[in-house]
Amino acid sequence: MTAVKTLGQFIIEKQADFPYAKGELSRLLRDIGIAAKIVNREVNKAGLVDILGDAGTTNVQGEGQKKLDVYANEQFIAALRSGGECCVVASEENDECIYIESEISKNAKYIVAIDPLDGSSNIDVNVAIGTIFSIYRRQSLDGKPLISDVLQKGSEQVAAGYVIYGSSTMLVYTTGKGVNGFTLDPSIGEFCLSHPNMRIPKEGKIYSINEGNYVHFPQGVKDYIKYCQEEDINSGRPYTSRYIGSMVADIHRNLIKGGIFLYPVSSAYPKGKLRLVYECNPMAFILEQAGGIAIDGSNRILDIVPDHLHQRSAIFLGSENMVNKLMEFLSGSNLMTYKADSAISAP
Ligand code: AHM
Ligand code: MG
Repeated sequence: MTAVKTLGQFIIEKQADFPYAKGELSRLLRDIGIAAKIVNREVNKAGLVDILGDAGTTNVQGEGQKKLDVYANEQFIAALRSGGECCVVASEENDECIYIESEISKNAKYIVAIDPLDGSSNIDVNVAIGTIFSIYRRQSLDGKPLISDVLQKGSEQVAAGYVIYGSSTMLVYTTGKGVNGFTLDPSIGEFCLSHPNMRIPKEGKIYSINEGNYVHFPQGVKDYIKYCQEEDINSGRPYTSRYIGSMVADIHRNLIKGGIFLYPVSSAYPKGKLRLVYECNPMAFILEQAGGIAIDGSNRILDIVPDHLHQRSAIFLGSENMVNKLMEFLSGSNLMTYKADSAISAP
């Protein structure tokens, strides 16, 4: 019988990858894992208890919040506050950064950016939703952390991950040495290593985009969609269209099966819809670490320096060959080829 490896055991083992580590990042990841289990418990009960519906407050983007968004936000912030390893939390649900000023946290090394419950419009209909998180090392040396500590480019992430609350609950994360996935075993209440060293197939046959917005897309994206739909037996087209409307779930599927996820600019969202700091950057880091590519149409997502916390970006990410093909449509003759060059070591 193969021994089960829990997330906690795995995190401790992996600490050896960072010879000078004192365990703070490990403890931070463990705290996020615990909060995810608490949120998972409530997500599972969402259809049973009177927790659905608008909480009556509006977040900084002017979008209605669901009660579970508020709950998840509180749980993750509470876990990070009491863990003592994080000095600032930047959340989709809070206009401003939350500075943790307790004695144990104020000099902590790490900053966490989080979307506590992404895809929350799917809660009411029992469709998969997720949590996305990103961890940076504080750059300023002392005093109150600076906004520049939070607005680092994505390539500075020391870790990133997501939790998918789906038919089973999984936590997938990277510390820059490959991607590993853990499935929650409800009978023992532990995330167990189920998907070691995840790699996105180089080629894929799934494209994921909200085609309802088609008329508003840039011409290059329209042309690429037509390409995906054209018949070409040699290259396996037409591709399959799959779109859940939960970024985590759409990208998780494409990571496993191979595919591309697209959220371009449109007239409704001239700068894109998804948020750079706590949605695009962590997913881009994970995809690159799994061998994929993530771009905004002309730049690598991880190279963009954010101007503000809730900044939006267009995003295209997925299998290497698919994203490079898309680039031909976006750039015409000025073809920019992005190489999946992430240096991965097996877990
Ligand atoms: P949210 O952070 O308000 O939940 O919105 C983000 C979600 C993503 O999960 C998903 O990819 C996208 O919005 C779907 O948007 P659309 O309904 O425009 O296709
Ligand atoms: Mg979100």
